[in-house]
Amino acid sequence: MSVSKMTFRMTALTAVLALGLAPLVQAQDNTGPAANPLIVGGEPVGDIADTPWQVALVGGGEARNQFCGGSLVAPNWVLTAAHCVDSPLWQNNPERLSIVAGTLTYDSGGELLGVSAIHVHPDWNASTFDHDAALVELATDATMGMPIQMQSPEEELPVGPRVRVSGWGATSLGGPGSDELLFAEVPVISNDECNEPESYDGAILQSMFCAGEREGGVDACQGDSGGPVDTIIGDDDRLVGIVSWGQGCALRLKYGVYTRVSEIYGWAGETMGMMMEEAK
Ligand code: 4AZ
Repeated sequence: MSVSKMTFRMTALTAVLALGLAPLVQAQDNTGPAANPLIVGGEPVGDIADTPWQVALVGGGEARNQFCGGSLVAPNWVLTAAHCVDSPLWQNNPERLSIVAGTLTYDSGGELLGVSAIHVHPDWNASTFDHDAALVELATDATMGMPIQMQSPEEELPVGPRVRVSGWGATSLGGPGSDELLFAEVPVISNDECNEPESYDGAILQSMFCAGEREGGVDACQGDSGGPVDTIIGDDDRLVGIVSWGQGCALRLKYGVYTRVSEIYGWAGETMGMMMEEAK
């Protein structure tokens, strides 16, 4: 009994080490960054055209201090996590927040866009992280990058296939962010499985979904929050998730937790439509 359990544990540890380090180091060629290439278990996005909706949320104006990710969902709208922007600092002073679009390196290139308003989901709950979504309205249209369509409630997010998550977040828990945009591909987990006692024990609500490897090793981490989870539905790219939370990063059975975009789709459409009406 204990022998098989021990073998299992060792296998898990080996898997984490192998997934986290070996393949990625080997995958690097001389043109890549010399730095550790991990998101946690990810690899560099080769071209911003591969994920053109990815933006960085930055403070400090020209200094571009990145603290969260986001996705262009229209030329002048960015979808992000509520927990990224739900503070008096930002909401009362949207002009202190800026968006960087159209670059793999948030601190150079692309374009820096001003923010005119922040709309937090009305059902956002900072205790449970229910409905962790916010829309950032840009002062001017993005001219770089490209919006992605949000997953509608009519479109299903299948359990099992991999989705792509990207960001400039930490490459290990408590570690520094990445200068280069990284991505990882992780399988979608059912809410039932993610609510098992050894995972999140009931904390996964209808507005969330989980993705990750059972044994860990690949995950989003601090600073990736607000950023995109996308996949192909039918023939097209769809934004299916927003990086939201998780216990640690890349830990066994502690999957990454994402806002389920189909659950906030109606609110997003209403909010953007309403503002467009007002602008007329
Ligand atoms: C964070 O703090 C965070 N492992 C984002 C994602 C995950 C954990 C923490 C998922 O922004």
